[in-house]
Amino acid sequence: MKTVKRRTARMAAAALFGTVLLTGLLSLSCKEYTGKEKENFVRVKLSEYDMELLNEKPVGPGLTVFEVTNEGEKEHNFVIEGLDVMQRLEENLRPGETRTISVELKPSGYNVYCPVDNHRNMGMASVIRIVEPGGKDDESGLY
Ligand SMILES: [Cu+2]
Repeated sequence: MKTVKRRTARMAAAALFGTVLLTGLLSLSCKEYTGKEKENFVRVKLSEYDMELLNEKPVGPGLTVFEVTNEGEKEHNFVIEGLDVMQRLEENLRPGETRTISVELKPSGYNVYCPVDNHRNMGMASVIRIVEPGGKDDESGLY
């Protein structure tokens, strides 16, 4: 009886160790963007009917990662459009979902909006302006 208990405890410990190991591996492979990488990083929050863009640093030219979260109760999507760029999330985001989209941006203005139904006209739209660092209009960023 004693030995059985001990073996069960050992198996439980092994299972726990396995879980910890697996979690560690998963978190290594699913490296999240923290905004500290070289790329621009912009957090986008979608809701009915609003689009909020949050960036810690000015957005300069180059690769920009948009992390888009649907905080609303309906499906939404994210489009960025300007110059020769026209990109969107492959699928609509369901409530609570987050996905990232990476776009190469040049100094220019880009429209961002939700293409679902008429959400764009209902307020889910914004403009992002990319400027050269040190340029004459260096209050780069979003408005
Ligand atoms: Cu929408």
